Parts: sequence; C-alpha cells; structure tokens
Amino acid sequence: MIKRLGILGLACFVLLNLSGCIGSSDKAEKGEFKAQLKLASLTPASHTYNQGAAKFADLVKERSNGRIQVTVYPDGQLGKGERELLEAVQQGTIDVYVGSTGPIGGFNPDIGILDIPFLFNDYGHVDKVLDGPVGQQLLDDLEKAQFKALAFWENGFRNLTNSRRAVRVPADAKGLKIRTMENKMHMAAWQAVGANPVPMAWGEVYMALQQKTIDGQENPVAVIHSAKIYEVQKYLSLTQHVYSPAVLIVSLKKWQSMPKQDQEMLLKTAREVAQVQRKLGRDMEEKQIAELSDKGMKVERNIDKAAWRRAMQPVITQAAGQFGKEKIDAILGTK
Ligand code: EAX
Repeated sequence: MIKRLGILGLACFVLLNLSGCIGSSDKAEKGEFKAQLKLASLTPASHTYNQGAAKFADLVKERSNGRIQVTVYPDGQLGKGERELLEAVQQGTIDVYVGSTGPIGGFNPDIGILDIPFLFNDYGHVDKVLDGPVGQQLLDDLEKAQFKALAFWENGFRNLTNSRRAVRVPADAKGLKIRTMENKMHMAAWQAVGANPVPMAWGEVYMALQQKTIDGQENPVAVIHSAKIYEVQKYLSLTQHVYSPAVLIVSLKKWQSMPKQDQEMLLKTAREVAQVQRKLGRDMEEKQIAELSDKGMKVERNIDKAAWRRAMQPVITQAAGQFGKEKIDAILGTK
C-alpha cells in the first residue's frame, strides 16, 4: 500500500513539474531556480565598479548555493557607452549594468535631479540622500524604464582634465572642447561656463583626447586613474563640480522571472556591496591624486568652488523649474 502511495506521489510531482505548475517561487523553495547573469560596465577591471561587481558575484553565488552565477564584463567589452549598455539591458542582451546615472535621464527624466551641479556638499550628504527616501524613490521610478535598480553605488565627484592649460577659475575653461556624458544638464553646465561641450560615449574618449579632437573631459579621480587618462591629459582641476552616482541595475524582465527569496537576497547583497564599493573609491582618492601627479599631471587644488557654482547657476536655476524647488530643497535640506 505504502509503495503504491509513494509511486502515486512521485507521479503527481513529475506531472506537476512537467505542466510547469511548480512556479518560480516553488522552485526557489526547492532551490531549483538557476540563472547565468551577464554584468557589464565600461571601466577597467581595477576600477571600483568592477571590484564591487566581483564581490557582488561572489556573494550571490555563495548565497544561492551556486544557482545564480554573475559573470562580470568590464572595460566596455559589451558596449562602448553607458547609454548603449542600458539599451542592451532593456533589450535583454545584458542582464545587469553597473555604471553612472549620467545617461539614465534619457530613459527616465526623474533621476536627472542628481545631475545638478554642486547639489551635494560632501560624501556624508550623498549617503544620507541616496540611502534615504529620496534615493529609494528615484530607484523605484526606474521601473518605468524597465530597469530594476537595486542600489546606488558610486562614481564620485567629477573633476575637469584638459591638455591645453591650467584651469582654476571658470574663465580659464572658456573655449575648451570638453567631452561630457550624453546628459543635457552636464552639457548646459559647461556651456554656461563658456566651454564647448562634446557629448560622447566613454569608449571613444581616450582616443579623442589622444588625437586632440577634444581638449578635455571630466570624471571622478577613480575613473581618470583607472582609465590612464593621465597619458593623454596634462592638467587636472579638482573642481568637484557635480556628484556622479552609479547604480546597479537588473533588467526588470529578468528580475520578475526570479523567485521572491532570490530577489530579496540580490537586493540585500547589492545594498551591502554599495557601502563597500563607495568606501573603496573614497579611501583611494588622495593616493590616486598623488599617483596622477607622479605620472606628470599638474594638479590644481586651489579651486574657487563658489565661482564655479556662480558660473553654473543658470543650470541650477533651470533645474528648479524642471524638477520643482521642493524636491531640490528636500535634497539640499537633508542633514
Ligand atoms: O561611469 O561616461 C562617463 O564619463 C562615466 O563617468 C564613466 O563611464 C564611468
């Protein structure tokens, strides 16, 4: 009798499984859900995005008992620009993106509020905003663009480099051809300063600087250092004119195929690694600036930030109209 019940039970299980009646959540409970995720970034393997991504991949593999494997493709292996990578995530050819929020405004305008020059006072202010309700709302809003944004990681405060001259005050940048991200607010900020913004995919920038088709670019120290920008740029001005968040994004379609318990594990892991990844860049910043100087860059530290903020004020004023003064004040007022 028991033997007959056993066979009957097994038959039912096989039938249910074959009919797909055991959904993804049941599969997770039974630890059957499996996924191979392709994670793409533009920066070199040594950059903090990919150090964070490697940690994320290890933890996800461990916490899923090997069911979910994340393979990291750094250095633009899967695409030359971040907009291109994001489009690939929407199309499902890339599963996970880690990169700046710069081009994301083109997919969902809300996050563009973070591109306002001189919005953040310091890293402490950044963490309070991005890890608080304002940041969470911006991450949630990205579902409208088919992105499941798990956590804010960090690109950093952006600084100007150029090959022509020392730049201390905004007038020194007048007429320089400065590569910007494909981001209207960044372009407007450099226009306001009197420079000529040239939007360009990151993968094309090093050669454009080498061939002098552009004079300069702006990026955080960790990007300037890891991409060896010192080989093609002489001057570094520590303007810190805008804070550049990064974000870890999973394709929403892929996310929705996952069992709830795996989603929760990925979310928890992304948030944990966010703190580690941000600290990596912050702890290395001064050492990397010293190394850039050793590599021959002329580092300008004596930057009058109030003058730069005044020069970029038209963009800051315009942003209040675009995003609403109360939303901006909520960020400025976060202590
Ligand atoms: O995300 O395109 C850029 O300038 C970005 O800051 C860079 O790719 C790192």
